[in-house]
Amino acid sequence: MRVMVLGGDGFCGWPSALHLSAHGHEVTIVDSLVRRRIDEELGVRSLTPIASTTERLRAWREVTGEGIGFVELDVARDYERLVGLLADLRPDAVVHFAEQRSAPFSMKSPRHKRYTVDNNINATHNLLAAMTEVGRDTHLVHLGTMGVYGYDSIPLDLPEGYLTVNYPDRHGDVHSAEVLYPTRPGSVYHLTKSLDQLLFQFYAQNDGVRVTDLHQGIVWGTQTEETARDPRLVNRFDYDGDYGTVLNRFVVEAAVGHPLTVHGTGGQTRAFISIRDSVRCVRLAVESGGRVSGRVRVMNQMTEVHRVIDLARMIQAETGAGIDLVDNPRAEADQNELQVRNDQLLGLGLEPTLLSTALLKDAVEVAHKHIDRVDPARIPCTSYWNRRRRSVSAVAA
Ligand code: NAD
Ligand code: USQ
Repeated sequence: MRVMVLGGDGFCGWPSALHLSAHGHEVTIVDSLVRRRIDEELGVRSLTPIASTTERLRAWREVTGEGIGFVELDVARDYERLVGLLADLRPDAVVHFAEQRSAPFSMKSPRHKRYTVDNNINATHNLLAAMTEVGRDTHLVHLGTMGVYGYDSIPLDLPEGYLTVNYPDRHGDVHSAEVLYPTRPGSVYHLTKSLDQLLFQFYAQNDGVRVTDLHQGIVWGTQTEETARDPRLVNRFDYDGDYGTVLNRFVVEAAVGHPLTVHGTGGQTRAFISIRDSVRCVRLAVESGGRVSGRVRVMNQMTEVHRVIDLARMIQAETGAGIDLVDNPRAEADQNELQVRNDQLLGLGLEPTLLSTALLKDAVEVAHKHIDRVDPARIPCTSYWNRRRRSVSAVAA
């Protein structure tokens, strides 16, 4: 298949592009490289030394003989070029990773909130409008998030995107309907993913656009089979307070002897998936097409759930790291329960790579290998969005 990978220079996009290419698909990466510029703005760098896009693609050709195309383009701003590209490349599928994906970054200031909304909503809407304008039956595979469901402790296994509701009509007869699961985002970033869902629903219903929305959990790990084939193919690994995700942060913290930064009590339960499984899920989604007339196919892309404190204890047991229960900078429940259905990806053949001490050991070794690149000053999370809640409790006290 011909596949366009928007955001294909990023943490999930790069290994997905390689994985699709390794499985015989003709891949073109489209990326504005804004994420590399955000690293500069924040004064951070990936734990792993990532090569330039040109060098990465040259290495892939040398190692495999396969070519991957690259177009530098801002999907949120350059609508006309996006239309031209879709018309020229005539992709069978477009995988859409091209969004600002950090919750802490999205909550740093009004400027960061506005950037995240402008970038993410325009990127998604430009893509949908462009696909409709070009008029080919291209399948859109979007990387969404588990966070759209919110983290209330509801005694229900989270369904895949839709909830069946029963309601009495005006005569008292009970009817049943499937609705998008009520969304309850916890940051402006997660809010953009909730808004994306409505854009997908509208274009699926109005224009018959074929959309698969992958509600992905927190991704851990760094290397995949393909990125490990040459040092120039190495994937990025964020550990800083804005872009580092919890498990990858703990791994780096343990490696440099920094106490593990558990927010609050660590009772937050979240869904996780390894980067190795993430790329497989994306391929399974692309290859399976997803024709559900007028309706978005939503699949929960996660393999296991963990409490943050349990992850910290697991890493502590492996490495002897200390644990610091820091004031939670986020407005989120101290603890929650979570059970998630992921029947669809399992049905497509996903065999989950579950977290194990052996895999944790591997991750800590990667961190040790690049320990000289870690800047401990970039570890603390400096984006606070629980100030209102804090001042309310101060008044109450
Ligand atoms: P990332 O920041 O590493 O990569 C995003 C890429 O998109 C970057 O290369 C960036 O330059 C590019 N980009 C952003 N805006 C763009 C635009 N307007 N035009 C063109 N390119 C643009 O993020 P990631 O971790 O790879 O996440 C990719 C997607 O997966 C995101 O949409 C995110 O919401 C989703 N996701 C990530 C995780 C995770 O744990 N990393 C979990 C669930 C979902
Ligand atoms: N946390 C800590 N200590 C840390 C960092 C985080 O305790 O040092 C806690 C957070 O408070 C939160 C949980 O760990 O309760 C997860 O935080 P995270 O930064 O790992 O994940 P999150 O902000 O939710 O975002 C990440 C990705 C995002 C994706 C999301 C999937 O950055 O793109 O959408 O995971 S999900 O969480 O399922 O919504």
